[in-house]
Amino acid sequence: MKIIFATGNAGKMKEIRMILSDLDAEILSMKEAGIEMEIDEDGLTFEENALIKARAIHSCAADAIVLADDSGLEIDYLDGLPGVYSARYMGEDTPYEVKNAAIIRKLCGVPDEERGARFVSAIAAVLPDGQTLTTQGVIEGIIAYEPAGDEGFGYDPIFYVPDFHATTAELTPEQKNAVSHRGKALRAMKKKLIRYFEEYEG
Ligand code: ITT
Repeated sequence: MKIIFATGNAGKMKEIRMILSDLDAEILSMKEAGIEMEIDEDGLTFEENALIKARAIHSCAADAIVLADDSGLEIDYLDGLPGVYSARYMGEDTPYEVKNAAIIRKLCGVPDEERGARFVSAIAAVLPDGQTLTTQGVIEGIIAYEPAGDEGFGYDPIFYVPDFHATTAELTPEQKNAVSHRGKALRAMKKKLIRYFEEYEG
């Protein structure tokens, strides 16, 4: 079984490889599969965008299973922003130190109970027969008062998980994958894929 993951984000790809490591499958990034493509992520939801990415890559690799993740950080105090715009928020090329510092400034003086936020991940699969599957995972937290930690990527240094008394950038990759939006959504997708192939082979 060959799986191509439709992402150009190296941080995501590292997590995905760990989470899918127990699957009896060859996992290739887009780059490893020799596919280079600009994809217009113009969907209004995480699920729509994940399907857009997976379908775009499936059009170049119809014999593989194509998976895609669309994810982001929803901040209650900012009415759900950056949400589906998480990668593009304040400019795609703006360093995350700058974006994270700006978010913390926007929430200056805001108490814990109004700092609620969640990471959301939608995973889409396009199977060789064209059938699609989707799953979603969420992790709840609050926006930290200052960035902390060097693990992970993106908004991890400002996403504080009260149960761990730490940001997701302070967790080990194993700890993060065990509780994260992406870990939950990918494990649910693994179950769906296994069920699909049992039916397919049976
Ligand atoms: P691909 O579309 O190529 O997969 P991308 O980075 O553009 O890469 P998205 O459009 O799904 O991916 O945007 C997700 C953004 O949300 C990502 O760039 C981060 O800023 C943020 N994000 C998602 N999951 C995260 C996580 O686990 N930790 C930190 N930030 C995360």
